[in-house]
Amino acid sequence: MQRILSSQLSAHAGETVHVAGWIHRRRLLKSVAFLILRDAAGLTQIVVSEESVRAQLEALPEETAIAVTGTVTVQPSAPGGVEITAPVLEPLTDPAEPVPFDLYRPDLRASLPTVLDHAPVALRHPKLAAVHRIGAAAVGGFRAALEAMSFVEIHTPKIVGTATESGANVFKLDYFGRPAYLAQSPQLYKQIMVGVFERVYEVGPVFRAEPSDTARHLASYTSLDAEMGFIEDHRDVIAACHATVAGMLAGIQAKAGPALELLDVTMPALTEKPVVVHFADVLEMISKATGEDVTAEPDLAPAHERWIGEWALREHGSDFVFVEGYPTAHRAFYTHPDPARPGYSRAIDLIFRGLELVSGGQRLHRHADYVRTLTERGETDLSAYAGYLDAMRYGMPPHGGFAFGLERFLARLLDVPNIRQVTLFPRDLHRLTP
Ligand code: AMO
Repeated sequence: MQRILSSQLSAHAGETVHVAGWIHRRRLLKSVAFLILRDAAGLTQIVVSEESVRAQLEALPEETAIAVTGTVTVQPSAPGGVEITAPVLEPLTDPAEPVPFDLYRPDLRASLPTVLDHAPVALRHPKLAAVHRIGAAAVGGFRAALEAMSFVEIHTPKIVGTATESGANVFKLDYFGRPAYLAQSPQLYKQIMVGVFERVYEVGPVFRAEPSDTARHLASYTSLDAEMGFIEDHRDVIAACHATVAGMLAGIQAKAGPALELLDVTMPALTEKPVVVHFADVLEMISKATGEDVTAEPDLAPAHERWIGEWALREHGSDFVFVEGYPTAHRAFYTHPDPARPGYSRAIDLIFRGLELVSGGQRLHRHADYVRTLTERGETDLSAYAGYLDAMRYGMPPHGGFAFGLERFLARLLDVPNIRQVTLFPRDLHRLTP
């Protein structure tokens, strides 16, 4: 008999069906026993009245994988309005070992380190699984939004010869006797590919040897990247990024409704037009509001990001705010300066509920500008950039792009304080397993 999922049961009332999943919970009452079965689609209540089946169930701990054949019976108090009666149980493997926490409780009662240590089983908790369903839907929305704007998906190397974001937090490795690095970002490759497809995007892991232990940094995270050619300036990048955020939120709503409900998520407010504020104006506003002169700051500190996040919500009803014009000296070498404001650039960040979610902007596109900038920044040997500089040599149009950190997006969306709570198998200073 073909297996059906819990979500399909109500269409089979009165029929004999075959289901399979994990024993989520057993409730062994005096006169009757209940087996709550969990599958990918949800929970099914199975009523065990027969003595021999009950004895069998008593020997099968929670989390054992099991198949059940029985009759679908209408039961308004059961999940989905139906239950399975007169079941025949067929364990699909050995009885599960005792689980370190009760997965059937509405919330996992365990500390974050314990949850992470036991991630292979903790992730089965419906609320933890829901986080990653939302993540999958967000990535689906990211892809759909960019495909609709004619971006082409690419897959670039993760073992690379040059650091792209900064030399400090790059993982070095031995590559057949030569030094190499784990990619910090697909930055250089996505720019090169603008010369091929005009518009490209990538979803993939990137690596940062973050030396400090913070609630918002991982040593490996999922970067959602896009890059586009023939732009006027960074405002075109902002428009594409804003449309992509809208696509991600729409993707989540379309594909992850039950997960949003389970986690009681308040969907963020996204205004029709992006809210954009200049870096210098952010510091001016903060100085005015707090009485502390921060106008000479070279970057936004986390407290400044929180401030501007609150401002955007208060003044514009938006959970998102783009900051443009970061000082050129504090951004990566590929950053395009703002010709109208010396010292400032066409770099952007998108702040989501007070946390930097996206970086991006317009890039340099002239070969000579790259040679000059890299040299000014102390690069003595440009041979490591040869392929990249070639792309600039052969007619690269004005271009720009952006990158989201998926885990940061989920952390703010779900309002959790630590990024590790929304990361499948976090990698950080202290954690390499599981
Ligand atoms: P940046 O280094 O700012 O820019 O990274 C882009 C976004 O990635 C996320 N992020 C992180 N998430 C978790 N752990 C980390 N250690 C971490 N570091 C960054 C943030 C951040 O906004 N090449 C540029 C992007 C571009 O210009 O297109 C870049 O990588 O959400």
